[in-house]
Amino acid sequence: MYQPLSVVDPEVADAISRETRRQHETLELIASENFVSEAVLEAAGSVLTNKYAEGYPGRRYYGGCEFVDRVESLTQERAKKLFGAEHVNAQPHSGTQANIAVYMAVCKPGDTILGMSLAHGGHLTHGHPLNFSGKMFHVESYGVSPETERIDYGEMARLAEQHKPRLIVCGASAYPRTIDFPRIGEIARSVGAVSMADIAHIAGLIAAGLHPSPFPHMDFVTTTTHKTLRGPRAGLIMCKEAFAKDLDRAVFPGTQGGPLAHIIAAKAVCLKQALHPDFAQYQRQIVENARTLASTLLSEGLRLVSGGTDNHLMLVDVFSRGVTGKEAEQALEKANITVNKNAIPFDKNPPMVASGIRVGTPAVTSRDMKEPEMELIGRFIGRVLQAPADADTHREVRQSVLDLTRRFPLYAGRRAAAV
Ligand code: DSN
Repeated sequence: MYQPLSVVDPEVADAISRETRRQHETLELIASENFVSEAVLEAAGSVLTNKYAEGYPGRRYYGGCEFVDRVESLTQERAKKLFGAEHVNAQPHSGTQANIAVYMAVCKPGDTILGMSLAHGGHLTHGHPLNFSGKMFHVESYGVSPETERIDYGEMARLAEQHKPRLIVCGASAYPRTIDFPRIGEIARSVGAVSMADIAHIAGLIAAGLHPSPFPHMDFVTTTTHKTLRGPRAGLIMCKEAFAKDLDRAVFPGTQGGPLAHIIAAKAVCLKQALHPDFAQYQRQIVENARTLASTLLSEGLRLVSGGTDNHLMLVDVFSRGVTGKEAEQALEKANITVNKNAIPFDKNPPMVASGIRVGTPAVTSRDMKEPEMELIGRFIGRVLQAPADADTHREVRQSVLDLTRRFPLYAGRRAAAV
C-alpha cells in the first residue's frame, strides 16, 4: 500500500518541508545554485532510479535497458546540439566525477597538469593539494594578475612553456570575467598539451551565446548541469571525437559503475529546456541582473574584485570594509540572504574566514526578479554590511526580504502545501 513520506519517515519529511520553506523565504545568491523546473524534479524523482545500466546505450551489462537507452541517447543528442559538441558522455554523477574521468582519460599518475589556483577562483579539482588532482598529479597553477585581478595569460604561457604539462585546465568557480578560450587553446597547442575547459559555472551563458564557446578551441569540456544550466545536480563531458573512446572507458568502467538513470533523464529534460528560445532570454536576464547588482554594490561603496562582472557572479571584497567573508555570510543569513564566503585573490585571511563573498544571480533570476529587484537586493546587502552585528538591521532587512520573496513565489503550485 502506498504510504507518503510524511508517514514512512516524518523526520526526513519535516527536514524537506523546512528546506522548502527556507528556499521560498530567502534570497538565494549562491552563484552555483539554482531552482530546477518541476519537469526536472519529476524526472529526477522517477522510477528510473530503480534501474541498473552499466555500459552505454546499446552495449549494456544488464537486460531491460530499452528505455534508459533512449533517455541517455536523448541526453547525448541534446547536449551535442546545444553546445556543438562532437562527442558527449552523459554519465558523470557530478562535476568532480567529470573532471576525474578526463584526467584519467589523458594522464598517467605523476603527469603534470596546469590549472587555475583555487585561491584565485579555480576549483578544488583543478589541482588543489588536498584533492585527488593534487595528490595524483604534479600540479602547476596559474592565477590572476595583482593589478587587473584578471587571468594572467602571460603567466599561463610561461608556466606551460617551462613545465610542458600533459593537460591544461581552465574554467573557474569564482571568476567574474570572460575566459579567453581561443588563447588558452593556442597556449596548449604550442606546448603539445591537451586542453580542458570546466564550464560548470558558465554553461548556460555559453549555451545562450553570452560567453564565447570553448569549441573548437578545447579538446575536452566538462560541466555540471545544476548551475546556470538549471538542471539536476550532475555532470556532463563533451570532447572531440578523437578522444571519445578513451573518455568513455575512463567514465565506465574507469571511475564509475552504474549510471544514475533518473538523473540522466533529468539532464535530458534540462537540455530540452535549454534548447528553447526562452532559455536564452533567461540567461540574458541573469547577466543583466548581475550587472545591475554589481553597479548597486559599487554605489554602496563596496569593492568588487576586478571592478565588476561579465557573467553571472561577482566577488565582493567585504574585508575592505573591515568585515570578514565569514562575518558577512553569517550576517546576511540572519537577514534571509544566502551567499558564501569566498577567498579573493591574494587573500590575507584563511579560506574558512576569507575576505570576500561570492554573489550570483541565476537563482533569483529563476524567480523572475529583474533589475529593480537587483537594486533592492544590492541595497539590502549594503545595509547589512554597514552594521553586520546589529540585530535590528537583520530584522528589518529580513522583513523586506520576506516582502520581496512573497512577490516572486517559487514553484507557485506547491507554495500552499510547503509554507
Ligand atoms: N562548489 C561549486 C561552487 O560552489 O562553485 C563548484 O563545484
